[in-house]
Amino acid sequence: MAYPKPSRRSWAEPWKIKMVEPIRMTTSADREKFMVEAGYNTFLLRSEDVYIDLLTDSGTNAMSDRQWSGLMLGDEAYAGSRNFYNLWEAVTRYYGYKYLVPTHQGRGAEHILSKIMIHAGDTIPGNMYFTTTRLHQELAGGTFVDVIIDEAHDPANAHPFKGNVDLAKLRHVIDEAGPGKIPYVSIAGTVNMAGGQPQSMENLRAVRAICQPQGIPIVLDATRAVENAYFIQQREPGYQSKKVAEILKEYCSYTDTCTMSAKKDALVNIGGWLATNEQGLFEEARNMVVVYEGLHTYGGLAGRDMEAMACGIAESVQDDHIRARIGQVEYLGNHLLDWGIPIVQPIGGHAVFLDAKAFYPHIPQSQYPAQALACYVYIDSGVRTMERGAVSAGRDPKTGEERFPNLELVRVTIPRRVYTQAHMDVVAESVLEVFEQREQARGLKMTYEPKYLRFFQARFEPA
Ligand code: P71
Repeated sequence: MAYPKPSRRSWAEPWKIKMVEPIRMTTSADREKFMVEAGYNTFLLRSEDVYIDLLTDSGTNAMSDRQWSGLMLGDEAYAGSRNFYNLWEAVTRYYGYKYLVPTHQGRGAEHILSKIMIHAGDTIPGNMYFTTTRLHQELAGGTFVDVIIDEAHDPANAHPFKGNVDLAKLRHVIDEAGPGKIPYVSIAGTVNMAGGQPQSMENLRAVRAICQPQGIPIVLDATRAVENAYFIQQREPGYQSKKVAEILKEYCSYTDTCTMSAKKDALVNIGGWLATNEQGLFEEARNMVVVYEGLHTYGGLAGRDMEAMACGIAESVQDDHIRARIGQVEYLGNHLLDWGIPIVQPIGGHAVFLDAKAFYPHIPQSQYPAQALACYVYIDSGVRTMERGAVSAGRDPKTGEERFPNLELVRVTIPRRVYTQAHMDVVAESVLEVFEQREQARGLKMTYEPKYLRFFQARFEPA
């Protein structure tokens, strides 16, 4: 047989499909109409009008048969549910924190943490903002200051750890504000808004060395920390023979507290938590959760949700799982790179980010090129993506001016265990088509702007 021998051995997903959910194809004429009705905002589309939904990897994951069985083991007691203790055990075993307060999702934990730890006039340094995280910091009277390395703001820079903190910037912020005005340093791994970019272990250790002597705690946004651990395994000297689970635990050990949106790494459709090693914070959080979320042994979740999360955490740290998960994102990203399409490099953990400024140099940022690009991709193929640029960045709460970030991106986000390689091919071809039509593209103007997290509900029309 004269088949050429492949240059490498392929990998395949470490699962097979047991149940399928049909998806609907639409015509481009349909989609143009849907886009107008949705005010040129992909958040306002109906899911049934979407063919391949790459809006987010949040809560859109496919659960395993074990997780679904876990749903049947829900102990729906108001207080002291068995599933709460299973979840607590899983968080302690895999993330290492001593105490757990469940919340309905990540922002529930951010809300409680910010209310407890931040006082008016405080400064919170962090490795790039996240929308909900920063908003809760601001609502509590704090000001977020970005101390990520400069490379993170340059989409073409191939630094392997673009999530790293610039230690000189961090020291400067601490000196300026005074350690007493810094309730904690806010660390995320991977960094969503930078393009799903990881932080190295060495960098987190260095941040720890700066903070600890001054009594400044580190709060980790652990939403995609398993993906961060995988990148450390792949890229950081000394970690190649360690398991992702081991790396995750070491990474968390340099932090005091974490907030978590379990809708990402932990492979569930809803859930989150606040976990900490600090007994005082735990007691306050456990008390406050009853005001905003629910009793401290369910935090706004059903018992079955906590069981699915406990099981999802254990699955999420398996090397086979995470290699295939990030491998699929890399497959899509490499396709686009081969065709010369401008994306954020290196390819991120949860998504491929299209560089809208490079697509559309003729559209000024005040006409939201990334928002427009997300619309063109949807109209072309029914693939739904998300703007991560000026619309997401919103306005400065002090001046009311719009913020125009360096990164004007469209996030093509891959849910875990949901789509196949063939779906990725369709997505890549659609992005190529839109790239080839780039010169005809037009910008947008905002016709409706909500006060908080405007990107969710803003409406637009062609400029
Ligand atoms: C994502 C989301 C969901 C989302 C949130 C806001 C705007 C658009 C989409 C949520 C995160 C996250 C990080 C790093 C905290 C949250 C909030 N991401 N930290 O990427 O990525 O968690 O959604 O469970 O409340 O699509 P929550």
